[in-house]
Amino acid sequence: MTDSAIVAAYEIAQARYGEYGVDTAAALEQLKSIAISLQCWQGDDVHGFETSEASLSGSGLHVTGNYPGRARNAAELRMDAEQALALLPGRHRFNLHAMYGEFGGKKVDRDEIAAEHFYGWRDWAKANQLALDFNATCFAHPNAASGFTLSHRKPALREFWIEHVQRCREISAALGREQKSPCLHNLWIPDGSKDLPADRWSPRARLRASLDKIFQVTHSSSAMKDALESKLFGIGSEAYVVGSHEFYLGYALTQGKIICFDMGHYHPTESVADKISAVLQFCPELLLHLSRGVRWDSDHIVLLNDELRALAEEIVRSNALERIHLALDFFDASIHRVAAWVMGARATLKALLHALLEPRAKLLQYEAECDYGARLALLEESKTLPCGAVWDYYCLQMSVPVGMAWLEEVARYEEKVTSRRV
Ligand code: RNT
Ligand code: ZN
Repeated sequence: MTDSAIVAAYEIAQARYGEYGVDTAAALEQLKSIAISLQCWQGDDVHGFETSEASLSGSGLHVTGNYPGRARNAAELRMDAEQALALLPGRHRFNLHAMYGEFGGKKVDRDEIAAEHFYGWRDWAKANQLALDFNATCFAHPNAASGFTLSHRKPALREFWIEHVQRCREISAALGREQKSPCLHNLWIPDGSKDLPADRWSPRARLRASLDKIFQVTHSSSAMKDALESKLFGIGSEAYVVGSHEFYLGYALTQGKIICFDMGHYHPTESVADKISAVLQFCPELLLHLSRGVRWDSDHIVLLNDELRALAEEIVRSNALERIHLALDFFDASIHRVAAWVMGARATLKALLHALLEPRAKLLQYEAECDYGARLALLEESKTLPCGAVWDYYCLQMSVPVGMAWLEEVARYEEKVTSRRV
């Protein structure tokens, strides 16, 4: 498609949306201000850069696929991330995990990491005008092999993980101060058991005590913020997860922490979208992990499906764009990893655009008039309004590839760079 054809299609779309009282230019202005945090772990299948052979076993996380060209070190991962970011309209963020520190070939255990191990990331982020987010890595480590970390029955092991998380929060604060944007620290732990526990109470009581200890150290919210992520079940924690939804929701709401909803961490028919307007009545902010659950897996690449669309709609309808942090969380090693990043991020942006283009005033009017037939009809009609033409125009305006052209860029990058990694 030529540039002028893209513009012509946009102008028709603009007029079409205008008929429903929707301002496409205003929607694009809003879209421009939304940042998505790209997960570093999609680039290397959650390996990280520690010297020890970190294995995901016991973590409940499982990456499938062996597409060639995985990033093997920080330089490669940064290069791949830059390529992905270059194919996304807008300015985004980058989400680190503690196991991605640069340790100079030395063994630095999780309870020894410090900000200096992330200076390489800090400098890279600065050069690329990116802000960083951070995650403690409470898995892929011998001290997590039992499947328990912060709720472990042994005090010494709990102490190890408490120290790790405290250090991660300090690193987050250091990064946040420098980048002049709060670094969001998310805590997810794998703790749970494969089969029926006889005692569900004690691990939760221990987790609560560990969290209390961790959060005794406070950091300025202009430097870092704390989020807590629950899960329904994992591989090897099918019968019991210590950090369940109710556990963390209770903790976050009573202790002033941010709750993280991962789209793949709920019952398949449960709507994460519906939780937004419920929980935001009681807390200022939310973190959303954008993911796609497929049967037993919670980590497929997000696509523009009903769940993602509903989620974006609820964010926009709740007027909560400024209260919600969006972070991608999937890992797929069966296709090119840069393509996975780009697809997930572009799908998210498209969902947000679709939501921003909703004929909201008209829908609310029908609702106020109790004209539910008209409300339903317009909801249905709005699905096929020419959102794609507005999206194409946005990509053109933001100087990123329009349509499938991004895939050609990935193919070129693969040929030149990732296919040579052997
Ligand atoms: C795991 C959680 C968590 C991880 C990352 C790697 O089930 O979703 O967010 O995916 O920390
Ligand atoms: Zn997650």
